[in-house]
Amino acid sequence: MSATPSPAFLDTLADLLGPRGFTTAPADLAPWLTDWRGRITGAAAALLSPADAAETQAIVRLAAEAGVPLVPQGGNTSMVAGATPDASGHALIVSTRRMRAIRSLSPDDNVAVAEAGVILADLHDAAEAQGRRFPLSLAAKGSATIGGLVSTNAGGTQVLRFGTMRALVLGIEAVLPSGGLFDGLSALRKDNRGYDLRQLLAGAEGTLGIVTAASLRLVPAAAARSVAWVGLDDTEAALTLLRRIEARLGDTIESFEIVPAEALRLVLAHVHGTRAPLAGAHPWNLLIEATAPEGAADPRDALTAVLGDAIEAGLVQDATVAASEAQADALWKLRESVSEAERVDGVAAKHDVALPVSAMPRFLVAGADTVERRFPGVRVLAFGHLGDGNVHFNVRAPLGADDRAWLAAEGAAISAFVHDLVGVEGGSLSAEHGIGQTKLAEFVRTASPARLGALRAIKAALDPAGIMNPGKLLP
Ligand code: FAD
Ligand code: 2HG
Ligand code: ZN
Repeated sequence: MSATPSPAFLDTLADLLGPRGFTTAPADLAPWLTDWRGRITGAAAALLSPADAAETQAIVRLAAEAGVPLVPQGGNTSMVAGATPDASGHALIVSTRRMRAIRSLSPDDNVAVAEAGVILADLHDAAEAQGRRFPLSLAAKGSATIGGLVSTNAGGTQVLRFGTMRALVLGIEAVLPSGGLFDGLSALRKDNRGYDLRQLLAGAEGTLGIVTAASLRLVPAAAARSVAWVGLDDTEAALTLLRRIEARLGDTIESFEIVPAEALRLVLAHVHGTRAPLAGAHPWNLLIEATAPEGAADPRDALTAVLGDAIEAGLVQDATVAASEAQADALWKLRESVSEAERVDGVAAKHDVALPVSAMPRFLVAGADTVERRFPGVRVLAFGHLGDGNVHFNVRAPLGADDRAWLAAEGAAISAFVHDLVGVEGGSLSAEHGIGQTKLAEFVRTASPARLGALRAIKAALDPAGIMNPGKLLP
């Protein structure tokens, strides 16, 4: 049972953190109480913004003693309401907004040490200024933070080549629920001192501690990149195309994203400054990016040649390869705006599913058909990271329905149905967004007792008082 923070307890924190680090003013708290998709609004007793790891330790020690729950928060872009407090008003939000230093960036080691509150786009810029690249990107890069990305083991649009956040985290500094500091920042490439706490904290969704900094792997800046937009009729052809591109371009291919016609239509209708990329509309679209380091051949010619062959063979119907950086950015804007356009358009039962890559093309069509037959009128909008076998299989309300009432009445049954379809194929109900609050019931329903038991045992061992982000990931 969590405790309501007493006035004396809040006074102690106010003294400790000062006016920049402590507020209870409703107007200061309001923006941080609702999740990005606007589904869940919680309440909090205060918003704490520690300046560094030492202040974070002090907060955690006091909270552990008093049994007050803490909700770590970065950019609040979670797709599963992971950083949104519950409605009790007992919790304190611990924002990393004041921990924004890039402590070091070493081109020789290919390592950056960034504090938890560093915004992803700022890390991209800092790496680029040193001829390096942090190879993880997603549409929320202007708000999402390193602490949030680590804690969700975020994916994004370059997983095909570089893996998820876990593959890029070399070290972590974190305050554990005891208040102790896990000082695991040293970016050793090899370290076998028992259980890997760094990897345990990555993807823990703030339930095992507060990440205060991370050492992150950098790669050489890309000297050339080539971005293509492809229109096609058939999802199976997309997979054939991916394998052909890999055969021709090797692992220089970084992104292989799928966007259905309806998602492109929503983007063009709702997002300012977007234009149709091809002359006609196609049932499916692909965004493909390949890059090359200094001295290697520009991937543009090879990509253009594979796409030309694919059109001639009837595998895909149309394609354009960006002729400039501005055109490449415009194509990326179409892909990255899908969530925003979908949000403007209305509510959706959102799913973030993974299957073996080879199974996803069929699932995109057959799964959508099965769901639309079982729930007449609903509209599946599935898009995302086809090259990773991960799509966002979102289900929108029937046209003309009262969106929110429909979601409240039907959302749970639809999600259970979708997750069961995915489960039958050996897939996952959370590919990259995590469990948070919105996937919790479904995770508990579908996870094996062995998996849940192990997760619970880890949680109980590290956070016996249950103060770290309660109600997320585990019941
Ligand atoms: P928050 O939303 O603030 O928090 C996320 C979780 O991490 C919460 O459980 C929170 O408690 C915890 N947390 C935050 N900071 C810390 C910390 N310092 N220590 C411990 N726990 C912490 N995700 C993808 O994986 N791939 C995508 O392609 C993708 N695209 C997106 C596109 C849009 C438009 C949006 C809005 C979101 C997208 N997301 C995507 C989801 C989201 O951006 C990621 O989950 C991101 O990692 C969250 O970062 P954040 O700083 O906003 O974290
Ligand atoms: C993306 O890939 C994000 O664009 C968001 O993961 C997915 O809105 C979504 O469902
Ligand atoms: Zn995604």
